[in-house]
Amino acid sequence: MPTVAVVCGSRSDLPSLKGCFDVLDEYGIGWEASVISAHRQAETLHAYVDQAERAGVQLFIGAAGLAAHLPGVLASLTAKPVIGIPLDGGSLGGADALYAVVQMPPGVPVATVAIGSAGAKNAAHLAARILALSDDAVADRVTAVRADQAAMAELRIDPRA
Ligand code: RP5
Repeated sequence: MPTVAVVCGSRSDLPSLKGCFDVLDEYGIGWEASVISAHRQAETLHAYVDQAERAGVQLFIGAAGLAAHLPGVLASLTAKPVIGIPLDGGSLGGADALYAVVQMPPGVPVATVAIGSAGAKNAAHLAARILALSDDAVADRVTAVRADQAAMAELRIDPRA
């Protein structure tokens, strides 16, 4: 049973999300990914969220570009945490998607990460930190990943590197 449901608006979004999937794997978090457009498949999206919640999904990650309403619509359909990834597929370099994802009205929050691949990785890191509040195994992995990051930062100041 997946703990995290990742939904993106188009197959064209999938390459940007590889880092998200890799990081979720790094934490040992079960996930499933779906391509469902909020604009083109609204009823399918509604049905998917119902089914995912019944299957035990604890957190949703939504990713979309252009007028990126998918994460916000996810947040309208569930009381679970929603993390939004604005993608950079359009002529505005992702600023369009960023504004669409981050500017949610009060009471319907979407935790918005950076544009594109960097944000996709952070969506998974943030998901891990949220899930770690109630999952000791994930909490241990969060601690380990942070220690790895600190060790890597120390390596980077080695003048021989
Ligand atoms: C958004 O429109 C999708 O998330 C994608 O980023 C963008 C373009 O979609 P396609 O035309 O490639 O399907 O809804």
